Order: sequence, then C-alpha cells, then structure tokens
Amino acid sequence: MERHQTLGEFIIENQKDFPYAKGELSALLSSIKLAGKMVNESINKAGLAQILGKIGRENVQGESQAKLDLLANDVFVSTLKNRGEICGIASEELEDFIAFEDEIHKEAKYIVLMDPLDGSSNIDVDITVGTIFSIYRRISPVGTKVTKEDFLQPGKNQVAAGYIIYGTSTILVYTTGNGVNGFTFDPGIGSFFLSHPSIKFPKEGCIYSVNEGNYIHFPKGIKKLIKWMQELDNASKRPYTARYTGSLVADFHRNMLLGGLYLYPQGTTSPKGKLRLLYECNPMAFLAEQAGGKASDGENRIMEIIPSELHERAPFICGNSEMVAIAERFIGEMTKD
Ligand code: P6P
Repeated sequence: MERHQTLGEFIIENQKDFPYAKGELSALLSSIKLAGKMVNESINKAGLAQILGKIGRENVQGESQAKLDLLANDVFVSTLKNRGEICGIASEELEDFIAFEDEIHKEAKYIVLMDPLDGSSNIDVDITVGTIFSIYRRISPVGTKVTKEDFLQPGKNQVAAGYIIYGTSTILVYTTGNGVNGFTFDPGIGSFFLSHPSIKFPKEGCIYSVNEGNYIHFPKGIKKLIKWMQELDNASKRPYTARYTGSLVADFHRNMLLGGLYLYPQGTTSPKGKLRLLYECNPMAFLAEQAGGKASDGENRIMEIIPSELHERAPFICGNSEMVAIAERFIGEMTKD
C-alpha cells in the first residue's frame, strides 16, 4: 500500500541539502514538530481544559495575553531548549531573547525566532490559529553567549522558516530554501505526513486579505488598490473576493494554495503597520518567495530590511508575485503625486 512520507523521513532525506550541517538542523526541525504536536493537543481540548481566555496581562506588544499564548510559548521554548540545537530563542511573548548559557547550548549553531500562537484572539471563538518560526545560523562565535546581533539579521539570512496551522487539519508547512512542503498531522498515528509537496502560488490570484475596518487610515495608494479590486471593470477583468480571518497563518495558507494577496499596510494609527518583522513578516516572506510569490513593505523586499529592534514592525504585502507588483504600482503612483 502506497503511503505518504512522514515529516521525519522527509527531513532526513533532505538533510543532504545542508552539507555543512551534521544533522543539527534536522534535529531542530524535529523538535519543532514535537512541540507542534503538544500545542495541537492542548488547542484541540482548550474548551475542556479551562485554557481559554485571557490571563489579565499584556505582552511586550501591549496585547492582552491568552492562556494558550503562554502555554504555547512555554512548550516551544522548553522543547527546543531540551533538544540542544539552539543557543537562544526570541518570541512575541517575551520582551527580550533568551540566551541558553550552559556549555552544550553555547556550542549550538542556530537561533530561533517565533510567534508561538499567532492569531490567538481567535482561539476563544474556535477560529484557526498558527505557530510561526524562523531559524538562522548564529553570527557570533560558536562557544560564546548568543548576542542580540544574532537575532537582528535580515530575513534573507534565514536557513529555515515555517508555520503550523491549527485548522480543520493541523499542517506543518516549512522551507529550508529548497521549495515549500506541507505535512498533515494524523492524530490516530501521531505523525505528520507529506500532503502538500512543492507548494507554489497559482499564477493568478483573485483573493485579497486586509482588515477593511482600517480603510480610513490607509495610505492613498492602498485605498485606490482596494477600490480597483472591488470594481468589476478593472483591466484584469477578474472579480476579486475578500477573505480575512484575523489570523495571518490562515490567510497566508489559503492565499498560497488558491492565489491571493495579504496586506497589513501602515496607517495613520500604526506608522509601520502591525505585523512584526522578525517572527511574522520574514518567515512568511521566505515561504512566499520559495513558493514563487513576493513579499514587500510596499517598496522594498521584506527580506532585505536590516532589523534594529527585536519587536519592530513593518508594513506587509505578500502573495502572488503579480498581485504584489500591482499593489506596489498603486503605492508608487500615489507617492509620486
Ligand atoms: P487586526 C494577529 O494578532 C495578527 O498578528 C495576524 O495574525 C493577523 O493577520 C493580524 O494580527 C490581525 O490584525 O488588526 O486585523 O485584528
């Protein structure tokens, strides 16, 4: 009987793509897989285990923290630390990065940045949420304590990135720079199986994802773009449709499979937009480019931006190359006026 390849088998089979790695990256990806299974299990029974709701505290972003935000953060930090392949980790839920200072971890080559549970405001109403991760090789000397500079690298330096989408299925999607592959979790067996090999954006897309409640705050070019997509007689002659869940992972995943554009532009109330460059924009940008798409801040390639702060934000326009190019054209035309 033909069976799908497991994530573990896929990771090992593709380890040869990293001649310099002696399996550390493979072990790190496997620890992410394990943590994802543990978070998935908690999410699926959240309503029964009294782990829904807020904890009455705000994170460094000023966003109220959900109980599952902290649970997911703790699961990923402890599981990745225990595997011993990273020298430090940064998270949306932690003000500063964590340096693992024992001898074993100081010898590790990799660092991870993550949003342990993206879209968590959707949890209590049972809408899809996700985990986003981004992996870099450290730039400080192996054997020393990890530094802030290790975390403030441009997105083009990522060695791997991905997300786990906790939806009608739980799917781990990742890239190591050799394309994008998706693995669906089979809870009966407890393994992820290759279900979405070599994912590519469809050439054309007709979905756009933006919070139109912020329309009055958008730059003129974005307003013009949204109205253009809503007109039936636009040059593309393709009726666009709006889909927005308030969960980046869910909107990105759907748009990558069906063809679409995700926008979180800057606005008068958020001069650099809302999404965080290091653990939302960059990993999704890596995936988008590996799937034949694009990701920009409206002018510049997202993965070229040199970060200056751990939690800095960036305007984010990501999806089909053709749709991102149209958005950049509208923005460019309006800035010339
Ligand atoms: P808004 C979730 O908080 C998040 O970071 C993304 O997952 C999501 O796309 C966006 O913010 C939603 O923000 O302002 O539309 O609620």
